[in-house]
Amino acid sequence: MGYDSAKAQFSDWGIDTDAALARLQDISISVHCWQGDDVVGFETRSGTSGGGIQATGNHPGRARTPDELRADLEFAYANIPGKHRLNLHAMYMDTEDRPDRDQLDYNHFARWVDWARDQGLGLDFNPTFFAHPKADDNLTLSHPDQGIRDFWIEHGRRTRDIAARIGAELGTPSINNIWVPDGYKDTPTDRMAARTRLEQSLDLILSKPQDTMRDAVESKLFGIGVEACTVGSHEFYFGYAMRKNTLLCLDMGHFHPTESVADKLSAVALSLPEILLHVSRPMRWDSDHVILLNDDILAMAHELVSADLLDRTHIGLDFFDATISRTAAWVIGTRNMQKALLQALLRPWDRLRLAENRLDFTARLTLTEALKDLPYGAVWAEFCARNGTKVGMPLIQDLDAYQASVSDR
Ligand code: RNT
Ligand code: ZN
Repeated sequence: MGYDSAKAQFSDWGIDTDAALARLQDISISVHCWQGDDVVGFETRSGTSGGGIQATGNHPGRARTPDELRADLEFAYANIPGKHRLNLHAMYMDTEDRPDRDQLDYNHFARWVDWARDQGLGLDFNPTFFAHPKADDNLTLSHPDQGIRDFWIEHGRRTRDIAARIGAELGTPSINNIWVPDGYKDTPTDRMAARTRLEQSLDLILSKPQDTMRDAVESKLFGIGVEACTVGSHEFYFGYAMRKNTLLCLDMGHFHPTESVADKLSAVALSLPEILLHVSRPMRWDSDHVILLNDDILAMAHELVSADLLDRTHIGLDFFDATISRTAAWVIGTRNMQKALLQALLRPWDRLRLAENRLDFTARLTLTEALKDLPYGAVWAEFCARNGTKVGMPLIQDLDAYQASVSDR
């Protein structure tokens, strides 16, 4: 079906497809650098990711250098309609120096910023509190040893300075998201002490006022090796973000598998001005599978649109699958987030609200099910065409060709 006929069909429902496409054009997604290399990073001193997160698989083509990662990202962005951002982690420094995490400064990331400026990308940032000998106990900012805490506090402070400089250089604030792996494999005796130490460390990291960056904190339920207690739990960070005026990062893999993260958005948004998302797909655990256009993602998009949260939610992605083409994973996952947003923007919200407020749940159900038959694919294809990106077989051919070109790495 062509766009004009799809447009007419949506119009029958009172939905303006051009307005939806214009809105979608404005939504920037922060694409995570770590899908490109299985969360390995470019430090010569670090090993595998650790901290309870793990990329599994051995597909050929992993980016081994900043130049390879940037080339892969350029290919991915060229196949994702719209203008987006890159989410960089501190372990992705681009330098001939060998700075430890407490020695990092802006210069170690200047090449990334020059490239981002060239590409027209905003940059977000993250301190890296894992994959380091001083994180081997799965304790960093909450470690009982003051020396270890001080090392990580210095790392956190430096990343805020780096993020602030990045934000100033690129003219768009950089979100610096703090996630620590801290927790205990078995039942701890003193959770309060660990959480108090985490809070004090965070306070020290965040004490310097900054204006070209924003702070976010990311909670988690459990990780491999920290099954009994995660120090930075949801309640911990929700309260912290409210009291300290930071963004709260909600990662879709960081809750009980039957919890709906979509349901949390409106609840959290009543208490916090801004939210950061790590859109991900947990399978049995925080497995970080590539996001599909599935019910969970659609529900997230629906909430963002229906609760009018798009202007105060920063959409970041967090998945890493090393069993498939890493560039295809980026392209497919990011486009799925956009497709979900498009479906949400193509919904007759007034009609649905009216039925709900009348307690006419039959009409609401009839509507939501009938809407599933509308030709979203044709509107998406139009969006891609307007942005000079492909769909269907031509897209698959390009993804395959690029993968073949990197598979001898
Ligand atoms: C880990 C968190 C965190 C990481 C990245 C690499 O469980 O989700 O966001 O995935 O920082
Ligand atoms: Zn995350």
